Amino acid sequence: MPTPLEKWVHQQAELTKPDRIHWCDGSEEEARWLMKVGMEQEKINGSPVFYLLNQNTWPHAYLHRSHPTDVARTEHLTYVCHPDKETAGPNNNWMEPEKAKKMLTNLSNGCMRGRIMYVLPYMMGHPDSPFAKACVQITDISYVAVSMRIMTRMSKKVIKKIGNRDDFVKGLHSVGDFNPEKRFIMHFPDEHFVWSIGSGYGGNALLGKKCFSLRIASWLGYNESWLAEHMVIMGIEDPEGNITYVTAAMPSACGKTNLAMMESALPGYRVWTIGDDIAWLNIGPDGNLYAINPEIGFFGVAPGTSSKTNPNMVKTLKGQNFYPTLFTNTALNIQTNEPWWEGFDVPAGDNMADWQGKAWVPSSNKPAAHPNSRFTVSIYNTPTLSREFDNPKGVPISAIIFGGRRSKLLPLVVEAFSWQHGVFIGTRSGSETTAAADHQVGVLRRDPMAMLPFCGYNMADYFRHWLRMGSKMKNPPKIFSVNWFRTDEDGNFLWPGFGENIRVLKWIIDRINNRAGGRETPIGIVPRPEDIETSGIDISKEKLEKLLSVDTREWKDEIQDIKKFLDSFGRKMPSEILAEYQKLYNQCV
Ligand code: OXD
Ligand code: MN
Repeated sequence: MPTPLEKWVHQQAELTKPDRIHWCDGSEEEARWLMKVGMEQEKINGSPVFYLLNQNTWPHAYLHRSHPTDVARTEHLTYVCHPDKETAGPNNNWMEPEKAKKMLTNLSNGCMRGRIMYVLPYMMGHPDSPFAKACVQITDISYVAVSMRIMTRMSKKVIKKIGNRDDFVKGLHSVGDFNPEKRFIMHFPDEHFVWSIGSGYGGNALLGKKCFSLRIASWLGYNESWLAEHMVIMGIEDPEGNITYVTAAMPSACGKTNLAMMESALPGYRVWTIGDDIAWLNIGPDGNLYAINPEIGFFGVAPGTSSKTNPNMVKTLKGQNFYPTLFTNTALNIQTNEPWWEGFDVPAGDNMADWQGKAWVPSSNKPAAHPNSRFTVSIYNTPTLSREFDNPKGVPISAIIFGGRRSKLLPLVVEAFSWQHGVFIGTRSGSETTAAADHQVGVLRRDPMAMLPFCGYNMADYFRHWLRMGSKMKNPPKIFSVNWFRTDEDGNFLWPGFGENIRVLKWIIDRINNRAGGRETPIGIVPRPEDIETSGIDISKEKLEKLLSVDTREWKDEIQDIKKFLDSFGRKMPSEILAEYQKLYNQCV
């Protein structure tokens, strides 16, 4: 008798018609074979999937060049197919599930002809964790198989674990013919199923990541009383050796990965990394909130990464273990056969290929690496890896931080008055756009809890769920907001950022332990200049005052904009959030 898993794989093969099926076991030998297939057999646009890089300077590193139309997540082609539109909410594209499946069945018919179908059994979370989920993804490209092996705990043991169950998490992925017209990333939350076609890009194709661990997991969390969040998890060690665990949610281009593995500028303080992208938060038997990172790798943005901005990531990328390291759409120094990107430690060489493999002309003003070029690397390489990383229970969370990039208005750090007030801060958080993407620079985009592209159901219900979670905890974490990006009148950053951000984290952990002062303002508790540790840093009192100032007159426009945003969720918006809004309005207007 075939198991439900075998039956499911067989059905997908009947539809997609691969030349053969390979069940992956996650072994090192298999990884070597996959790299060989990618270098010698499979092609994208007529070129190999992988190129071997300089193994002396970049051990186990390979370059991957994607299809030129396939370089980022495609939110407009991403759908969450709940039975009704209201459940998906105004924050998601929606299609009726049967209609979506019919369309995808047509697009998938024979899409793996001439290709290998890889069956990837993997766990999100440590296999011994009560919060872990057993998953299987099918794909038809070695790049995705290898990437999933770096990012997840892939092993044939998962097949045993699934046994005769059919409630495992399913993902069906094919690159199709990379045609953007035939590209869709469809989620079926009630079936724990993701169906993705036409793209090999990480967020669209590594289905354990954004698709399952955020969109579908957020829906599971809503129904099962936990949270799946777009958050960093880190431990902050103080000079006495105590470690306080915090999570932080930030939209892209706010330095989330740099924060997760920060090299502290304050003597005696250290940051320990648990995750840089996804946190699953559960209430433990003691009534406290615990976090696990369901992943075991980083899929990070290369441009801007250097020994100055993130020395621990450079060490991670140059580290050695049996996981390969992939560089996707970076430039290549042809002389040295090394990857390169804008902002890296060394200048570009004289003979460079751009991210598409074409000769790069520096005077062309085009970047050599794609602005969204990425690395995929094992978290076990990182020198700052927390010793709790593999703890199946997770780590107890004392603070939740919401960040964003705001040139004005928002102080360096604010503590919420209560859980409810903190949730309101999360709902109104957002970030100004940067030049890294091709939209207007400096435009504010609200992105509640940094989850707008990843919440797999109606965000108004999600806010209600956050409020409910707070009332279920014995000691809910304190909630804070941070903003490293406030500028002076000339547009210069007021705060040095990077390793100096530890001073803000110190205030946060001191507040948790009742060791630091602050003043009450209409938007929350803000440190006074003397509450921030400034030994060893050259910052004027004037700058610090500006960084920590709250000017209610400046908040008038902001308040109007917040209201417009909250109203976009209609009548489902929880009254508690509207009450917090009203309090803010009364104090500032
Ligand atoms: C990511 C993202 O790739 O948030 O992590 O877009
Ligand atoms: Mn992310």
